[in-house]
Amino acid sequence: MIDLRSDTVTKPNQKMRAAMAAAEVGDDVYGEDPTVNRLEERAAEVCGKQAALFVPTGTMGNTIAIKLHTKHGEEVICDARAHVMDWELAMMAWFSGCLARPVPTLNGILTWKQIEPALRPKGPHNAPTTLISLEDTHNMGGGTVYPQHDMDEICAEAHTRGLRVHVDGARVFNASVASGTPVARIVRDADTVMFCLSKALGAPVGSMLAGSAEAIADARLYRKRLGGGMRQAGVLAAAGLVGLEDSPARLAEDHRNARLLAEGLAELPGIAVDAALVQTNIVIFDITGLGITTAEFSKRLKARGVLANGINASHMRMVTHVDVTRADCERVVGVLSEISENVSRQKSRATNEHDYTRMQAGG
Ligand code: TLP
Repeated sequence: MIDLRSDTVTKPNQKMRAAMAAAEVGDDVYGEDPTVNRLEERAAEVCGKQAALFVPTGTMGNTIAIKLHTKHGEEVICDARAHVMDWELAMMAWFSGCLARPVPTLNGILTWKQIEPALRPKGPHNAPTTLISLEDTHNMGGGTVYPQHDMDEICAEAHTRGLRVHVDGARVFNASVASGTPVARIVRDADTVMFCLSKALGAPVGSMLAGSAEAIADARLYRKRLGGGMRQAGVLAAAGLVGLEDSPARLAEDHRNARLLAEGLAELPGIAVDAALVQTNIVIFDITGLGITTAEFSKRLKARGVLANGINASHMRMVTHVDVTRADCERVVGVLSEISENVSRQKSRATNEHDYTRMQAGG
């Protein structure tokens, strides 16, 4: 099976497994796990922040970040397809008592011009805005990368107004490689950033939340409250450290493979995708023209050894990662073309039969 459902599906490599087996551990709730401590120091350094916290998932990292920056009854501005809004079980409402104020965008990238009209001042009728949450790269926007000037402007304008900015950087290393900008520079002005070890970086488990020493000290308490105090977590952190050090250097390959898929898809009848918009490791394409659902499309792919999911009834997503080679992607292009040709042939046969029946009936 060639698994393009997500970059979350990667399996730890031999170096990670060896590091896990050899990891020095201690009780992390007492702050005594040397491997977790090393990972947290390294993550803080890479993000250019004072401190970082190892959390089990990206969802927990985002949940804690939103809690850190808000009080109950406030609003959080995010793009309308943000992961924090659509894919995290309304955690914003559940844990922080906040309302998401979604702003529609073309590819998931917000600008200050779009954010400003959505701000809500404190008043007799408004829940005030206190936080802006940005996603870089933007998953459902198709792996899009924040232009640096937009992120800088959003942070500057937000801070002038006493608002905070969180970056859901689950795939911020992809953004860094695609833009040639160090992660620390990308998130320089953001208050917190979450990134995932378990996605493009290839580790089996874990995400990091980075920010000021004060914010991360509070985050540690929220993590415990959420049940995320993980004790001898050094066995997991060890794999994360390998991913953090080794994986960014190979991400360009995933981006080239995604581009190859997108260029192949762009040639196929019934499929709409703009290959030029594919900047990182995510390809989202519209199959409306084929006249079959994404569930049916996934089924046909699976029957030919390829796994990929729909993100809704009309759009499919494919994500490249370390466990998918260029040759795999070339094979996927062949499979895609076979499916689209079969569907087109079935459609034209159905149309011909319909015309013939109508002709016979004198229609
Ligand atoms: N994304 C997953 C699914 O939940 C959609 C995926 O397969 O892409 N932020 C962003 C931008 C994400 O894409 C994800 C996971 C998360 C946060 C949450 O991370 P986890 O799965 O570790 O909770």
